[in-house]
Parts: sequence; C-alpha cells; structure tokens
Amino acid sequence: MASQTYNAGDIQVLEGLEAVRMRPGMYIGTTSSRGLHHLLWEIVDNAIDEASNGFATEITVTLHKDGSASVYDNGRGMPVDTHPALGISGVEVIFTVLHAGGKFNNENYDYSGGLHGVGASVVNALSRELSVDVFRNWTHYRMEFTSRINPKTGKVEAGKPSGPLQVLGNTRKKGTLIRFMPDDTIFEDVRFQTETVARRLQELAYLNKGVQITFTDERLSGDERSRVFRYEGGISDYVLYLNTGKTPLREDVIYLEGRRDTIICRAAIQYTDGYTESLFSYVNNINTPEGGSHETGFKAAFTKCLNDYARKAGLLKEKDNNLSGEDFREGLTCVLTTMVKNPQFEGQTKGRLGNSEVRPAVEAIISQQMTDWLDNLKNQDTASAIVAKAIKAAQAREAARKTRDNIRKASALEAAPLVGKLASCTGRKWEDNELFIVEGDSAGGSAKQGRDRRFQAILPLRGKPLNVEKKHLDQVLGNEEFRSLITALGTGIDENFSLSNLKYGKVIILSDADQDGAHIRAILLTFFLRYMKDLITNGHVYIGMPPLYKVQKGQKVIYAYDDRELGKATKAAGKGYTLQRYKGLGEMNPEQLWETTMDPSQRKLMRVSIEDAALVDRLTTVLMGDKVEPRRDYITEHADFNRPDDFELPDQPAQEGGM
Ligand code: 1YM
Repeated sequence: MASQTYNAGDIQVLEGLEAVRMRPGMYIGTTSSRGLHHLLWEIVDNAIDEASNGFATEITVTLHKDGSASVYDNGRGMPVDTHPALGISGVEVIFTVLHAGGKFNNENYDYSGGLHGVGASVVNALSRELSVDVFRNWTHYRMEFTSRINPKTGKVEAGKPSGPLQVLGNTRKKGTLIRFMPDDTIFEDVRFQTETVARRLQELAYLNKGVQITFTDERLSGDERSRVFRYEGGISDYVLYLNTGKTPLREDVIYLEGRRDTIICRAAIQYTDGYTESLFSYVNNINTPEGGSHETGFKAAFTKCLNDYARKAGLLKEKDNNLSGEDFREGLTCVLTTMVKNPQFEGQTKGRLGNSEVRPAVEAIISQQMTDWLDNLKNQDTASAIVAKAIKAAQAREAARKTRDNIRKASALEAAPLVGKLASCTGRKWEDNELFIVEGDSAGGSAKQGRDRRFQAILPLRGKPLNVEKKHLDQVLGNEEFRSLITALGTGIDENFSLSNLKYGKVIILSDADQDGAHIRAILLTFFLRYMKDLITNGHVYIGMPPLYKVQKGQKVIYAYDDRELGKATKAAGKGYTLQRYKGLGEMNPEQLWETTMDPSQRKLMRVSIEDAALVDRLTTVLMGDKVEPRRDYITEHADFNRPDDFELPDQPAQEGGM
C-alpha cells in the first residue's frame, strides 16, 4: 500500500515505476510476447472485476492501427476524488503508485487474481503513452501519462502524468476507458496477436455469464475485424463448446453452484461417449492446468456422491468394489471455477492452487449440490447412464492392466526387436540425452549415422502410428510402434506414468515437412497429450525443424526453413545459385541431416507447450476424433498448408542456437 505521508509517498511513486522499467521481468514475468499480452490482461481484469461485481455489463477491447490497445467498461468509472493520504486523484494513485495495484483496501476487489496483482501502474510504467477517460458523475475526466527519457535531464521518466486530471465536459456515459501504447524499447515484439486476444476474451466471456465482450482489431478488415462474445449459459455453454466434435452421452449439462464463507464454486459437466477426461479448472478466472486444492475437493466429492448413488440404486452390489475416480471421469468434460480470496498459486508454472482451506469448501459445495442433482427424479436416466459408463470403464481398466502385465512378462522376449529398432546413446546424464523419433526407416538410417551417439538416440517409426484419440489403453498398448516408444522413454504410461524414470531430457519429433509428416506429428502429440501429459507440461517434447530448401553457390550453402528465409537466402546468394527443395528427411544424407536438423548449435527446435489446455483439447478432438463434419469445417476455415502454424497447437518456439 501507499505510504502515509504525501512527500514520502511522492518519492516512492517515482522510484517505484522506474523500478518496473529496470526489471520488467520481476513484474510481468517476461518481456516476450507473453509479457506484452499480460499488460492487456491486467487492464481487462479490472474491467471484468467491475462486471463481476455487478456494475458493468459491457466491455470492449480494441487493437488499434497505431499498435496501441484500449479497454472500456460501462461500470462506475475509476474514482476521481482526492486520495486523503496522498493528496492526488484516485486515478493518479491507481496509475502511479506501485503495488497499490489500483486496488484500495476494498472487499470487492479481493477476488481479483489480477495479473498476480501487479496492477494498472505496471502497465503505465511499461507503456510509452497511456490515457484514461473516466465517465462518472455525468462528467468526462481525462488523464494522460508518458514514459520517456527526459531530453533536458537525460533521466528516465516512467508513467509520469503529462498534466493534471482534466474535466472535459458533461457526458451521459458511464465507465472507464484506458488506452495504452506498449513501449517498444521494453518488449521484444509489440504486436498484439489477434487470436491470442480473441481466445482469452472468449474464455472470459464463458467464465463470466452474461457479460458482453466486444473485440475489434482495427488492423483487420472484413468479418474478422469485430467479434462479440456473450454467453447467457456461462460455463455450461463453455462445456458444450468444448464438446463440439464429441458425441454427448446425454444432452443435459449438469450445473452445480454454491458458496461456503467467501469461497464460491461453480461446475458444469457433460459426459461424452469418449474415453478421455477433460477437466478444466479456474481460480478467479485464471486457468489452473496443474490442478490444486479446488480440483482435489471436486474430485473427492464427485466420486463419493456417484458411488453412494450407485449403491443406493442397486447398480453396485454389496460384494462389488467402489468405482474409482478415474472410472467416473472417463468421457467427462467439466469446467470448474472457483473464486478465492488471496489465492496462492504454486508449481513450476504457477498453475496449481495451494490454499488448503479451499478443498473442504469445494468438497462440501459439490457434495451437497451433486446429491441434490442425483436425488432429482428427472435426472435418473442420466445418472444411471453415468454409472453404467463408469462400470464399463472399470472393466476396460482391468483388461488394460492384464495386457500391461502380459507385456511386462513378455518383455524379456520382446526386448530383442525393440532394441533392434532403437539406436540408444552412450551418455549417462538423462537430462542431456535426446531421443529423436524419426519418420521412416530411410531417414532413421541417416539419423543414426549422422547423430552424435554420445547423447542422441534414434527411434525410427515405420509408417503411421495408431491414432490414439478414442482408443482404449489396451489398444494403444497393443500397438508395436507405441510399445517401442514407451519402452524407450522408460516412463510408463497413463496412471503409471512417472517422470522420474524418463531417460531423455528432450524428446524430439522429426517428421517430413509435408501433410503426411504433419499427420504423424499430430498423432504423436495426441499420444503424448492423452497418455503422457506431464512430458509436455514439463517441457520435454520438441518438434525438430528440417530445412525446406538448400541454396548453393559454389562452396557456400544456405539452408532455408521457410519461404521467407528462402527469399533472404536467394537474395544473399545473388545470381547463379542452385536451389534444392527437400521433399522429405530421406533426401538428406547423414551429414546434411546432422548439420541442418540435429546439431544443437545450428538446428531449430520448437518446444511444445500447452498454453491453452482447453483449446488444445478441443482441437485435438476436432482434428483427431471420429466426427468428420467438425473436422472438415475446421480445416476449410483455417487450413493453409503453406503456413507452418496452420496446425494450431500453440507451440512456443524455443529458439535453440538459432540460424
Ligand atoms: C478498462 C478498465 O479499470 N474499471 C474500473 C476500475 C475501478 C472501478 C471501476 C471502481 C472501483 C471502486 C469504486 C471500488 C477501480 N477502482 C479501483 C480502486 N476498467 C477499469 N471500474 N469505484 C470504481 O473498488 O470501490 C481500482 S480499479 F482503486 F479505486 F479501488
């Protein structure tokens, strides 16, 4: 909080914001594109807070042609009266006092996870210019701020008011409009990504029922330019959206909501005929891919209620064991949101809720709500269908366990062909070792010859592996390609997966740069996503990038990895070069493959991350599932096979070495 005396406070203000510019990473994590977007989320969060507190109904977000972004909400408008201790307007405090986060000690604002609570002042400090228009008391107020190097003193000024809070006139409008221009001397890339912004706003609209969010990207023309997100069904609509492309077991969505003390919890659930569990949890509108106490409470209550019901309804007999949580979650799509005061985010990526008081609260809410739901006569058909499905899941799980045991017993026999396929490496440090999964035997051969055998192992894949989407575990285990892969990795699979047995720090998928290669890549990623998710979330999965072209002039060779680089390479080569287009990895000899694709000092790798787990899940179903219609729609709408990013798994480039 701000200091109590005006003078001291004033000094702190100046020091504070400059500190943000000195060490932006400390406040927004990174100055990459992700950090840039954090600025926008921070402002959007304040608008969402105003809406979820019942004061605003509409939010508009605009990306302007000049590179700035603006956010408006039709709420109360930021406070403009003078702050008693600081002697400056509320607006000025919010934008210039660090850590005030713009949030005075106000009960209403305690829920905000904000961007880890850093506040509007950080956005101001990292913007070249920021303006705020407040429409309040039928008056239009405006204040502007600038960050620059003062030409007279040579000193850095961060988020300094360009003048006092102005009164511009009367207005019938209400609310707050903030526009800011991110500072291009701070951020590596100051371009906002249309899809990143659209996706987050859509997610927020689902999570905040009835709030209308209009997104306009003024840099675009046509249909894409403006979109309106508004969902009267909230997270129930979200679940239906996530299940596009899946076949629901029953049409109805189970909606549970309740409150214990200050903890609010809501869940929407729909079962599909599939086998995967898709549970997406949020705390204060922030995704928690690593789960935490709210998920634990939810799962405990959900499993117990359904087991109790199954016994009462006679679907489980006295002699039968209880069904497991996994059994009840097969085919489940669920969005769970929780509002928590002072949330503690833990884990490597701060994606897990730590607050222990949340577990019993959520457990109590879900128990009571779910029991009511199960007791309701009109839900009996759905309830029995859920139990029947879980009983089948338990049987399949038992079958898979037997298969696994058999494989384990047979592995002495089978070890020979596996070892024959895998060319292992000699290094002892698993972190440094790399496993290349290579498409095709001929490329596999080149890779084996070209590699550095001290730390690079090669596993060639014959043909296309099995598409695991909608396959049961025993079928996956019955597939030879996946068995070799599981054996090679050493981790086990699904419930038995353990990262601590992993034999390679990097698992690199190497497939051709054509549609077949993309398909193989998608199949492997689907496998990792469904059965070894932690391998991805812990950053062990990579995609190797073979070059598409070789430009040669005399002795000089330049490899180009996309069409843009090809343009640069041919320009650099001048007249009289020869151009080779690689159609597949198999066309490269071992030396070329090493130089372009495997040598850590030259190659390009993309690290696979799950930035938006819900999106990945939906797209995996749409692209890999068995419904043709949604896939065709998606592909006709999005695919451009000349663009490397047309398979929209949000990969994060991990520039290694670089070109
Ligand atoms: C475009 C972003 O920031 N809206 C917004 C912010 C505030 C209020 C209303 C607000 C809050 C309160 C009273 C209150 C903020 N207020 C504060 C602070 N939109 C956007 N709309 N009156 C207005 O909490 O009592 C911080 S943000 F500091 F005043 F609490």
